[in-house]
Amino acid sequence: MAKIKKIKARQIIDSRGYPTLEGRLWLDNDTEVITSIPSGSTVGKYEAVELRDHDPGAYGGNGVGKAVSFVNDLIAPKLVGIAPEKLKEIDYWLIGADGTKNKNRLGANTTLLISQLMVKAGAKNNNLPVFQYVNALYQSYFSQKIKIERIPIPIFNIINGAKYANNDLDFQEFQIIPSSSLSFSDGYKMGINIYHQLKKVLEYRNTMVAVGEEGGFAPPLSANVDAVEVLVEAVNNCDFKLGKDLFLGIDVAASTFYRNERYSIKDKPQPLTAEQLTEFLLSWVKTYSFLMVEDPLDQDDWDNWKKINKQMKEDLYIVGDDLIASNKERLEKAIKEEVCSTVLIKPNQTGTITETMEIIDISRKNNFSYIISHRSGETNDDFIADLAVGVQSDFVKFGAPARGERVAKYNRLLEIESDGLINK
Ligand code: 2PG
Ligand code: MG
Repeated sequence: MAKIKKIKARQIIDSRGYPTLEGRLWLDNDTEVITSIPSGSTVGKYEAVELRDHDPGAYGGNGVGKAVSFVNDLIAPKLVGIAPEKLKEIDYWLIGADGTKNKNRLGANTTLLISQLMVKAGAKNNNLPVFQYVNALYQSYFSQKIKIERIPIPIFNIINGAKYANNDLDFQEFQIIPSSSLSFSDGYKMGINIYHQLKKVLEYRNTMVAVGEEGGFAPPLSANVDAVEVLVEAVNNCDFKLGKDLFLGIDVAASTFYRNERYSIKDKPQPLTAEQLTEFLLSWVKTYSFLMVEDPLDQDDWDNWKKINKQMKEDLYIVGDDLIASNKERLEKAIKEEVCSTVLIKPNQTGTITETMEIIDISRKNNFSYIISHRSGETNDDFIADLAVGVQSDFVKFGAPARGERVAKYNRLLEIESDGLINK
């Protein structure tokens, strides 16, 4: 088996125009792999941190020059001659070298770059598509076989609000989710039809059709319920049936509008208590066909999360994103205290693929659902599509079915489906 010959990192620019890391790895048989790292806009308090230069004179302090030199000068020379199959040993070596709880020293962007390069190079060395190699790695680490039998269900974020859009919407993502009875390609096609129909609905209303950070439309609507209404109109115009062909989802991202123990949203004149926001969301769930609610409450509001989960869990996936931040201890706490049913997993919130797989292992052992997710700042790397298929996540969240960095991932899922490599 070939060994690592060289690793080289450089700074590139992500989908939001901010610097990020790209890395290349050459094996000693001269094959080569490449990967790059995403970055979030609504960064949870509890996620691993990315290393930025904080030099106000360059890219507003967002440069990743330090991370580039950590890879090129410190880490890469030590990995020459090592087999990329030693992912776990390499990840734990990086975790030890960093020595902090949240990758504060090396940066989660630095460590994840190395980790992803190992997975891609290991797959190449073993002549396997990345998703099959991920699947084999998981089995060897956790002695548990995951049968690859389906493409995860996509969650399309087709209206962007809050930080992604600079419009008046408080909620961050308004999503459509195809029924599990559809193949991935049919669900993708439906998502695209509705996306285009939504554009027509917005044009008809004389509303702007510019898009936000994740490729969904960012209309200047004045209340959150208006976003749901235009979504429903677009679905109906396409002759799809909500509750049968597809469902709605929402990322409330409630931490972004939580102040002084109250939640302020445009739909209500006064700031809401947690109970009132829960009631408001419950009324939506009853009126529209919602399947999923992400971060309905603030990331530290555990007691009220518990209540909302109790009230909604029979019919809905209650998803912890900012709440759990792909953090092992917080996931264990969420499971034990029954505050939600599903974890959103973003590899750069942990900083290594080994730790990402540990999160998946905990979820599987506890019958907790899991979603593999992009970040709002993305590159054209499709690695997370393979990761999701390899670990058979329940859903994937890669943004709208539009814009290059989003469809790179969905198109990879299409390719895996059409290659016939899964037993559907
Ligand atoms: C989220 C994510 C991805 P960010 O809140 O779910 O959609 O956003 O990458 O900005 O943290
Ligand atoms: Mg979220």
